[in-house]
Amino acid sequence: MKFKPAIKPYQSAAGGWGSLEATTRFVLDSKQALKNIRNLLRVNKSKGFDCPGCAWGDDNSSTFSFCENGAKAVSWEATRKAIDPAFFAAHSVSRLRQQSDYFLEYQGRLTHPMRYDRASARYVPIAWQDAFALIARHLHALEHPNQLELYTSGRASNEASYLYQLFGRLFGTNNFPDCSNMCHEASGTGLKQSIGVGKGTIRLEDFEHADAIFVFGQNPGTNHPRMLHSLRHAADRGAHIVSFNTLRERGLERFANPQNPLELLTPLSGTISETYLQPHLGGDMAAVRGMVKALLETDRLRLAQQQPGLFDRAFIASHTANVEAYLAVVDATTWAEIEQQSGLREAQLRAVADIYQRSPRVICTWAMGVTQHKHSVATVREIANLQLLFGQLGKPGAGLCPVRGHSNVQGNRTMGIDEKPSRAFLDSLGAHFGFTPPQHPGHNTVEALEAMLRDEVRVLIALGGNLAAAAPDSPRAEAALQRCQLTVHISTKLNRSHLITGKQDALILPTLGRTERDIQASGPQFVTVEDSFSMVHASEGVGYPLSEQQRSETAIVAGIANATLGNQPVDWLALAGDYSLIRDHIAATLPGFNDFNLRCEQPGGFYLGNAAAELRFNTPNQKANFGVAELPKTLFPQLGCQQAPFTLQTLRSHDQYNTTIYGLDDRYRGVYGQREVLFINPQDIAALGLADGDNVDIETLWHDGITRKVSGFRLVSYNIPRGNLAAYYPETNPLVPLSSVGDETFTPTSKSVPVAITRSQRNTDTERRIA
Ligand SMILES: Nc1nc2c(c(=O)[nH]1)N[C@H]1C(S)=C(S)[C@@H](COP(=O)(O)OP(=O)(O)OC[C@H]3O[C@@H](n4cnc5c(=O)[nH]c(N)nc54)[C@H](O)[C@@H]3O)O[C@H]1N2
Ligand SMILES: Nc1nc2c(c(=O)[nH]1)N[C@H]1C(S)=C(S)[C@@H](COP(=O)(O)OP(=O)(O)OC[C@H]3O[C@@H](n4cnc5c(=O)[nH]c(N)nc54)[C@H](O)[C@@H]3O)O[C@H]1N2
Ligand SMILES: [Mo]
Repeated sequence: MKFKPAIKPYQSAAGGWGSLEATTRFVLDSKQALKNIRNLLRVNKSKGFDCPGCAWGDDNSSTFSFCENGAKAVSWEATRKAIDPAFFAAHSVSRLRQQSDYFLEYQGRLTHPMRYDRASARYVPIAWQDAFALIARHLHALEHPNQLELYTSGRASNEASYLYQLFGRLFGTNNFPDCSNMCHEASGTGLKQSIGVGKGTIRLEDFEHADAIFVFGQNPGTNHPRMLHSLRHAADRGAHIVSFNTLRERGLERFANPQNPLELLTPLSGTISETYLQPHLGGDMAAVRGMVKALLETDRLRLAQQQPGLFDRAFIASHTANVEAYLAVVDATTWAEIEQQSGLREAQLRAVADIYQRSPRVICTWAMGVTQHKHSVATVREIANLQLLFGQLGKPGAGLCPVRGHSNVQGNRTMGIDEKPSRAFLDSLGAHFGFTPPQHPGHNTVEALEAMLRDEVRVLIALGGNLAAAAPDSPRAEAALQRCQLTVHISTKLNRSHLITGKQDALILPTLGRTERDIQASGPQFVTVEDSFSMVHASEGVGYPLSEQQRSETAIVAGIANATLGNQPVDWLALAGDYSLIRDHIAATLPGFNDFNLRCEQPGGFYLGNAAAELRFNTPNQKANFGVAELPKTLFPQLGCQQAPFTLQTLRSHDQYNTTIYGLDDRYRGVYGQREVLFINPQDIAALGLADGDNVDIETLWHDGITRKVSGFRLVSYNIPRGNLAAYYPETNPLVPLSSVGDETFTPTSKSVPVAITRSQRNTDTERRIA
């Protein structure tokens, strides 16, 4: 396939015609177009499957609820293209490793269990029972259960992930590294400290009642397109929308609703953000601090004039602790520090603070632009502080909303995919199943990779995902996987992690996707998932599987567990035969899931509830706690200098789902047919003596003596503050040091990498062959 690289700024609104055309083209491009479309129309209906795209919630009133990128996700999964044993016989693993991520997944769905054969350097077919027996043999040979790592990506269903964690804990480990460790970990950690629950406090309908919505560090036009509908409706009602984003993102500026025929026929489109601020990377904590500083000043002025203050003193007094200490650090933070770190001017922050205080009900949302920095926990808590000062919790139209990534990542955590499980959860599991679960915290993703590099891990099992490509420091991540004796990937599509084989053995186990029918001993099964708004609902596939060999995730996990642990105290195969039995166990061990099976019948699912939203705070002092952190002096204390020449963020294009690359365009940013681009301010290009379109090398500045460099990236002049850069993930993962992680979270700092850039010797201007 050939792609002609081009840069053409996008002039229209996000959504609208461009979006529909791209959807249609995508669906029609893949084989079996009709089937795909039928699938699409069933996405998110009460009977049908949950969109495997993002974790945004569903509005069950609209007749069809899918977005362009959801359509891509569904078509990508529902393709009739397959890779069978003949494909693996024809391609050695080393040849496949030279191919792009796009090529690997484009080959189609995995259809047979495969085992790596060292002699022929190829994957060869293996019978399911033999694959399970091989895993059991490796696991029985371990000296310690913690030599096993159980990775999870956030697409796994509640049922599969519950069985998976139960298997791990019965085996004796809490080593559950997951994609969430690289994603919203800081939201969970920060919110738990502040309000006692690591989830968002709002429900989808709250967007209909908010007077202002503050959006920090996220790009919903690409990553949560259905959120644009909520924002657009809110904007149309007159709610204020304020965006903080380092880049100018089309989807946050204007949006035409592709499901509204009127708008499709007219050039009209709605403005989304009334105010758009572009902070420096990592500058959001300073920005929020600036808002609070301005508001504190007004509050004091009012009190001095015998007027009611600005802050909600009744709320603060009855529900919170630490306000004085927090306001003291606000006083101690100077405007000079705030302006320097945020890159925003005092007047700009005063203006948005004014919008904030004029709005009776405010929602704050955020995603990776907030969570993938060193000081992300402090930033999440700073956002919570602002909301607490104004009592923006426990009322309709107000609250805190971390917008999750993978469609069931929140459900995975609820089910116990957590390397630091709560005591209460372990006790409940132990009492119900009659065993003593391991009490030691396990490894998160970065710790798991480090343990592999130290040869402390023998077996990696991955329930979905693409760990080698999604992890930071790619060469080190790959070396880590290669040090395992056995690697096992439960996957829908071929990816890079499969090609980084364990020292002795490697397995690829082909699984059914969310869109497919899942028939087990007791008949057709459905699974359940939880969205960003704590709504749990059923998902039932409609498509016919490509191969009889593919098994459901739940059946595969049960097969591994049964071969390893036998059928006591859990009859794994019986559970895999009837998922309602798994839901009974979930109901018996997890709060909020009583009558689980019954409640799955409810159209639209059921709400798990959120204590903080009811002003009950499960913190040690039973209060919401203000975070009391100083602004970081520098984002890179390790470097011994205040500023790097440039700070790079690694982000997603419009044509990708994490490491899954659907195509090489990033329409809203005007990039076509290429991915090795570097977004940069035009003045920075000039200062470097370079020109727009020149090729550069990007090198990380870090203190461990390791060279981290990628080359041949094309400069794209962009609306981004000076000193800040952006480039796509996973191409730039080699630049993110494994040891550069968030405080308390171990989340790789994918949004702040200190780098230098130089003119490249590599020329990528000529048309590039992809496959
Ligand atoms: N189609 C599609 N949907 C997806 C995904 C996908 O890859 N494709 N991935 C899913 C997953 S797992 C996740 S976690 C989410 C990710 O959703 P996002 O968080 O929207 O994903 P990113 O592409 O990483 O975008 C980060 C955004 O934050 C901005 N940003 C970066 N750093 C900063 C900062 O320091 N401050 C501010 N204010 N802004 C900053 C960037 O300019 C960019 O707009 O999407 C989910 N949905
Ligand atoms: N530099 C940089 N790195 C990042 C990020 C970043 O912004 N910058 N973002 C981080 C974030 S937010 C996340 S969440 C992680 C994502 O990390 P992962 O979740 O590990 O990666 P994905 O690319 O989502 O995984 C794709 C693979 O999942 C498999 N798959 C797809 N659907 C299914 C299914 O239904 N079942 C099973 N079993 N397998 C399936 C397919 O084989 C596919 O190849 O990456 C992180 N890495
Ligand atoms: Mo994510």
